Amino acid sequence: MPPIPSSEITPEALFWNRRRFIQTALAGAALTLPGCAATSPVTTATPAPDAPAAPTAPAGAGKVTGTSDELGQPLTEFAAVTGYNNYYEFTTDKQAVAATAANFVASPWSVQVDGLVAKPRQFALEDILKLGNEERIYRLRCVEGWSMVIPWSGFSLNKLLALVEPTSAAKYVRFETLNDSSRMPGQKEPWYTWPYAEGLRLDEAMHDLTLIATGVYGNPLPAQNGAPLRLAVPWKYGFKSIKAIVRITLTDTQPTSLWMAAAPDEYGFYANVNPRVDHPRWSQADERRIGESGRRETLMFNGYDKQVASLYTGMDLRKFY
Ligand SMILES: Nc1nc2c(c(=O)[nH]1)N[C@H]1C(S)=C(S)[C@@H](COP(=O)(O)O)O[C@H]1N2
Ligand SMILES: [Mo]
Repeated sequence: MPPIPSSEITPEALFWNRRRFIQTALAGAALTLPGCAATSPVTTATPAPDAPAAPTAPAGAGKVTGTSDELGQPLTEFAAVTGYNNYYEFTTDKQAVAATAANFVASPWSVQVDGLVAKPRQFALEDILKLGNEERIYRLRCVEGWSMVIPWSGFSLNKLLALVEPTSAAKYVRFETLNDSSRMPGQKEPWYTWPYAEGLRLDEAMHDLTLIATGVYGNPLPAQNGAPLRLAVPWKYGFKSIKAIVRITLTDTQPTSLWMAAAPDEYGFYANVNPRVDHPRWSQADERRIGESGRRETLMFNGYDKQVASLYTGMDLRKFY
C-alpha cells in the first residue's frame, strides 16, 4: 500500500505539466519551472486507536539504532522515506519514483574528484564506502513545504575532500549527478540543464554535518533515494542534497545549480532553510511533516542554527537565499 493515499495529493506534476503546456503555447520555448509546488496536503491515515503498534523494524528496513532526531522528533516511516521522493531523472511523480527507478543499476560506480586539488582522483565506490558508515538522523525540509526525519548512514564529506587536498584557491565545491538518459529516463525531459548539478561553499562542504549518505534506514541507498551515494545537507532545502553523484569538482567560482539555471528568481545558491524568507510563490513559514496531520513551524536553518549560523555571519540572509 502506498504510504500516502493518492486521493489526498494534489497532482503536482500534472499541475506543472499543464502550466508548461500553457506557457509553451503562449511563449514558445520559454518555460518556467517546477521543482516545486506548494499546496498538496499530504497525510497518512491515522491508525485506529486499537490498531497494533507499528513494528520497530518495518518490513524492508535494516537495523537503525535511533528512533528520533536530536529534537525528539520521531523518524518518518520507512515506507514514506523510500516511497515519496523527488528525483526528476526518473519522474516528477513522487509516489512513482521508486517503481520507475527500480531497475536502476548503481554498480559499478566511481566518483571523479578534481579541480583545484593537489591530488585529483577517481574513487571506486568500494573505496568510498570504507570512509565510514555512521548513522545520522537528519531532518529533510523540501522547498515545496514538506519534511521528513530520515536515518541516513554515511560519512562527513570532509573526509573525502581531505584525501584530494583542496588548494588555497578552492572556494566552492560543485557536484554532478550521473548523466545517462538511457538509465535515467527523466533526462529526456528537455526543460532542465542536465545533468543535475549542485554546489556548496567550501566551508559549508567541510562542515561535519555535510554528509555523503550511502545508506538509509540501515540499508544501502535504494535507487529512489540516490543510490549509490548522495549528499545530505540538513540545514538547506532538500534540492541541495544531490543524488547519484559521479563528479565532485573544487572551483574558485560559485557553481550554477540545475534549479538556479531553471528559475533564478526562485532558487538561489545558498538555499538555507529560512522561515522568514518566502518562496516567491508560497510561504516558507511552516511545513507538513510527512505522516503528521496539520503543519508545524519551520525552524531557522531547519533547526541546525547552533551548528551552522556562524557560517553566515554578516551575510544578508534574505539576499543570499
Ligand atoms: N539528482 C537529483 N538529486 C535530487 C533531486 C533530483 O530531482 N535529482 N531532488 C532533490 C529534492 S527537491 C529533494 S527534496 C531531495 C529528496 O530526497 P529523498 O527523495 O531521498 O527524500 O532530493 C534532492 N536531490
Ligand atoms: Mo525538494
